[in-house]
Amino acid sequence: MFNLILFGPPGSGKGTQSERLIDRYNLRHLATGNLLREEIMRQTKLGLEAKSYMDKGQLVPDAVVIGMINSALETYVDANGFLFDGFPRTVAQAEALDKLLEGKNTEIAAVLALEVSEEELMQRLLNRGKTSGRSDDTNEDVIRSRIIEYLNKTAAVAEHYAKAGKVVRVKGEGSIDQIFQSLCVEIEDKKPV
Ligand code: B4P
Repeated sequence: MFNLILFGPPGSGKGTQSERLIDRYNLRHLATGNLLREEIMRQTKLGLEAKSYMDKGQLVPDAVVIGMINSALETYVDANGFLFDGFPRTVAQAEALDKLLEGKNTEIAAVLALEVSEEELMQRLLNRGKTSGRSDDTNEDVIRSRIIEYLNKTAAVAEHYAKAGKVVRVKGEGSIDQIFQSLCVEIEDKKPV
């Protein structure tokens, strides 16, 4: 199995680039943001709980997202590999993921970290908010809270994987095509021959 984490602050292009990467490398896309929004749409108990955090720009509790990833890994047993998008977002989530993958005799091959300035993040998310219908993209204060959550809780995930030499930093500004090409160059370098 070949497993990647696409990492970066909110609005850095994780969702955008994931769509292309899963096609190019035949990976199963696991995006916790999308999974949570599906739960909200279906108005499940989990979705209603998650919404109360997401609307404030806060991270959803670890146990909820780890449980979701665990069941996804159980569902897609035949996958070639996984592309984790927006997960892990805390060190506790990263440790849980490492254990789950170890139980399947596999691991993370690389963490691709997209780097984008705060001004650009704010601009992109407010732009998306005009058309996406996402309540967490329309309010500047909520977006700022998401960026603060990222700095306080998520940035440390890169340090966790840097210890194992798995983090590759990629410039996340420029055209979507250019960024995709940079990601592919890094992935080719990490892929087993
Ligand atoms: P997510 O759904 O993961 O959303 P995101 O980080 O805001 O967006 P992403 O980074 O994928 O967006 P993209 O850049 O592609 O999370 C939403 C919420 O769910 C979180 O705040 C949290 O509450 C909760 N959550 C999710 N996972 C969790 C976890 N593991 N633990 C706890 N809570 C969790 O797109 C942004 C915009 O930029 C788009 O409009 C796009 O078109 C544009 N764009 C992309 N690339 C561009 C480029 N190169 N140039 C110009 N614009 C670009």
